Amino acid sequence: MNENEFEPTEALVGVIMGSRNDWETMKAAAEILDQLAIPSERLVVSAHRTPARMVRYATSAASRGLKVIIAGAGGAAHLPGMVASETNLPVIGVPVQSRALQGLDSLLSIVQMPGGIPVATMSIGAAGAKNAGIMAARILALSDPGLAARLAQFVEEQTAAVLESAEL
Ligand code: RP5
Repeated sequence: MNENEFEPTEALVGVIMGSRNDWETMKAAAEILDQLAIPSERLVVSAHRTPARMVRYATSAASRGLKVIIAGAGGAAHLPGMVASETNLPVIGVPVQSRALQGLDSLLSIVQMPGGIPVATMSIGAAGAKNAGIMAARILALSDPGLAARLAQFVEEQTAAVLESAEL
């Protein structure tokens, strides 16, 4: 791969994951971003299998135009932390459920960062991925009134849907 591997982008959020097999989980983040009309890109970037690509992605992310990175990984889930060490953008980590330890390994690998390099760690699995999308939206909404309105409407609709089915 060459130095132009990652071009300038219209995407505001980068959704990256350690393996194509993580997409089943990470698509929950991408779906929320789509729903809120937030442009995003989705890529496999592996801390262990493509470490040089990971560094190129992280170090070019801000200058390419990205504002937030959502990084999902399972097992020895070093991707979010390593990306956070190579960029000053906010990084949201999603622990993907692993086969051997059901994602507890992923969670602990992501959440136990040394002081100085933060990763905003979500819960394990699809709920965490969904919340990562919403967290990215909340960050972006701080400087985007249109998005803030869409986000408020999303929450209102979610509340209404629960109230509609509240009586059993
Ligand atoms: C991690 O290892 C990935 O994030 C994935 O969750 C896990 C297993 O990867 P595969 O062997 O399924 O590609 O790097």
